[in-house]
Formats: sequence, structure tokens, C-alpha cells
Amino acid sequence: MNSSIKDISKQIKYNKYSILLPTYNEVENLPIIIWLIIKYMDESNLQYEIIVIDDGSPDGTFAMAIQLQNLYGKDKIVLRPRTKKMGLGTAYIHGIKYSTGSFIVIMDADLSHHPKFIPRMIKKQKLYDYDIVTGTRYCGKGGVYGWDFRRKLISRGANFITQIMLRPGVTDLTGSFRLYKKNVLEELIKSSVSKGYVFQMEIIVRARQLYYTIGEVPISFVDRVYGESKLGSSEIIQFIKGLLYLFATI
Ligand SMILES: Nc1nc2c(ncn2[C@@H]2O[C@H](COP(=O)(O)OP(=O)(O)OP(=O)(O)O)[C@@H](O)[C@H]2O)c(=O)[nH]1
Ligand SMILES: [Mg+2]
Repeated sequence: MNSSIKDISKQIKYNKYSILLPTYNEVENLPIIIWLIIKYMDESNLQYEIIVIDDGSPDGTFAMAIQLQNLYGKDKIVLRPRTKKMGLGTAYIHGIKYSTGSFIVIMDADLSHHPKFIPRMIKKQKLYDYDIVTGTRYCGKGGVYGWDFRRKLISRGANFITQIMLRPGVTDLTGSFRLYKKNVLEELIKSSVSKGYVFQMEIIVRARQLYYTIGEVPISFVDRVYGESKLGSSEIIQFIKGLLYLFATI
């Protein structure tokens, strides 16, 4: 093997993955999600850190995160709390700022996103050197469990309308379980303006615009067992507004 090929294979072997876990009132879910992430990442011999971004959850999520850090170590669990709830978009930016990996994994901490899919995303990324690998509920063996008809309809409808209006060539636009090359995500965040659910969609639409490559891995999404759901009609109106904005500007 010549030296440059050796360097590349070494680089692939030692890529570090920074897994961002934004939390707001996830005290029951946090120990389980962290245990699962560690189990699946260690089983696959991957290098990683878990960055917990808690926004002053009143239920004691941060105290739980400290206990978990004592248990698993400061190299694995990095705590980057903020004093109050400031929203998911800025939580990601905050987490990325402190990340030391060359790849970023974004996932929810409420057990809707199963960590067993992370090594599959990583494998897919390596295979084709994708810039982004996104989990999809709407392709192959992917699916949604535990949602009522209304919520399924909203999610399916949002994806369907967006497919027609923006033709992004990706089957799940509103999900957030994804793997990104860090520099690509930073670039995409810079060029995106949306907040909330539209943010996930805008990232993909912008990625296409900038000719980044995107792979998909089917995921099964499970509705949260603990904690409260927040999808209300204001989010739906926000989504429609955002979609129209993207349609008009892209
Ligand atoms: N740091 C931080 N995390 C948040 C904030 N809002 C939500 N989260 C976390 O972001 C992830 C996704 O939020 P969810 O509330 O599960 O949103 P959702 O999946 O669309 O809705 P439900 O699961 O139905 O409630 C979870 O891990 C939340 O704890 C926030 O303002 N700040
Ligand atoms: Mg959720």
C-alpha cells in the first residue's frame, strides 16, 4: 500500500463522530439513550463524543447528565448546557462549536431515534464518501410507530407537498436524524434561515443547491414514551409558511 492510501485508510479508521443530544425535559430518556449510543458505538469500534446540550430543563435533566458523565467519563460525555430554553436550531450551533469530531450526528434524545442506526449511517457515508447521510422513515424498511393518524398525515403530507414543490430527491425531509461532514453542516447552517421543522427541510434543499451528496438509511421512528409532544397547529402554520418561502426563493 503506498503512503497516501495508507493515510486515507487511517483517516477513515480514526474519524471521530460528535453526537449532539439537545435535551429539554428528558430526564427519563437520557440514561437510556446514552447507554444505547455507547453500546452501539463501542460495538462498532468507532471514536466518538456525546455532547449534551441541556437548556435548563426544570425536570433535572442536567443533574442526570452530570451523573452520566461521572459514570462514563469526560472524554465520552461532554456537557454544554445553556441557562434557558432557546430552541433547537441554536442548540445545534452551540453543540457544533464545541465539537472535536470531523463528523456530526444529530439526533433527538427522546428515544424516537434508535442509536443502532448510527453505525449503519457511518458505513453508508464511508462507502460513497457522502457529505450527508439522512435517516428516512419513508423508504425501504423505514417506518413510524406510535403516531396517531393526524400526526402521520401531517408528516406524510408535509413530505409529499415538499417533494412536488421542491423536488429534493430525498424521501424524508422533516426528520432530523442525520450524519454530516462537519464542514458541510457548518456551511449549510450559514446559508439557512429557517427555524423549527422547516430547518431540517431547508438544510437538504440547500445541500442539493450546493451539490453536496446525500445518502439515505431507512430508520424506524418510535414516538416518545416519556415526556410531552409539542406539535401544535402553530408549528403546522410555520411549516407551510417556511415551505412557501423556500419555494419562492430557491
Ligand atoms: N437544548 C434544547 N433541546 C430541545 C429544545 N426543544 C426540544 N429539544 C430537544 O430536541 C429533541 C427533539 O424535540 P422533541 O420535543 O422530541 O420534538 P419532536 O420530536 O418534534 O416532538 P415530540 O417528540 O412529539 O415531542 C429532544 O431531544 C428534545 O429534548 C430546546 O429548546 N433546547
Ligand atoms: Mg421527539
